[in-house]
Amino acid sequence: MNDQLRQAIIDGNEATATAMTQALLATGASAREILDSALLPGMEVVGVRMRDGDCFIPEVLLSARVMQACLDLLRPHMAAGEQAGMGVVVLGTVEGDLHDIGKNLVGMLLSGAGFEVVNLGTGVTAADFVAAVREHEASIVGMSALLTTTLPHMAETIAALEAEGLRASVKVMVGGAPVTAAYADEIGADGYGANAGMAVERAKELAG
Ligand code: B1M
Repeated sequence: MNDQLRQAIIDGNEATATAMTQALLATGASAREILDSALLPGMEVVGVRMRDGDCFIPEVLLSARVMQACLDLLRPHMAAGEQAGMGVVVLGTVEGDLHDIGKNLVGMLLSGAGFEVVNLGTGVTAADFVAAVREHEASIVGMSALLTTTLPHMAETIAALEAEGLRASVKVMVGGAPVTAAYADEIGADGYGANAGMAVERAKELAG
């Protein structure tokens, strides 16, 4: 069933993918197992094909939508956090960037770990991040970027938090495929997650 689900993600076949996800859940597979064994490997193949010019943007978009539909089915199974009251995380994809699958996954796992997640969506400007941190009294701001061209908006947001006098009260966590630990250090972020699981671990450390 895992192989069928993986292939359905690659093919952009929503009916099969959602049916397989539900069937796997019914067999007792955990949301994490389904993610790691089928959904993420499927998107990995799509990414390689996109890079190599072996598929077109509408096909990638279709796979992304199917992935999102499967994540929606997994969400209730991930939100059963053992600990509550971990603090507020303001989360968003930076300005100019509309990739949101990884960011949403990070948000789901953070919710599951007991954080209150304020998901600002995609194309979030530095000013929007600052306003949300202030409004929600966030203890962590999480930024995601998937494009090398949008990475600089992370540093801009950190500068804006500093300019608004909020930097001392909020930890900054960054992630996304082109982000590295070295880049996170370079821009003065407090934490970096190479994947959603690491993001949760780092957020727990930052929450103290
Ligand atoms: Co885009 N795209 N895309 N794309 N896309 C990439 C990123 C790319 C690497 C593909 C490629 O060429 N191989 C490439 C970027 C190259 C670069 O910048 N160096 C690229 C490009 C070029 C583009 C366009 C410019 C294409 C065009 O129009 N010519 C365009 C840009 C649009 C824009 O944003 N302005 C574009 C558009 C799109 C779609 C709309 C078609 C679609 C996005 C749909 C959506 O997100 N709703 C799309 C997709 C799906 C991809 C790929 C194939 C898959 C991304 C994904 O969802 N991965 C991607 C190739 C790839 O990454 N292999 C690609 C699965 C997801 C679970 O992983 O997002 O990495 P990821 O998240 C991980 C970790 O990074 C981490 O945890 C997550 C879970 O483990 N993480 C965090 C993420 N955020 C974090 C935050 C944290 C901590 C960890 O703390 C806060």
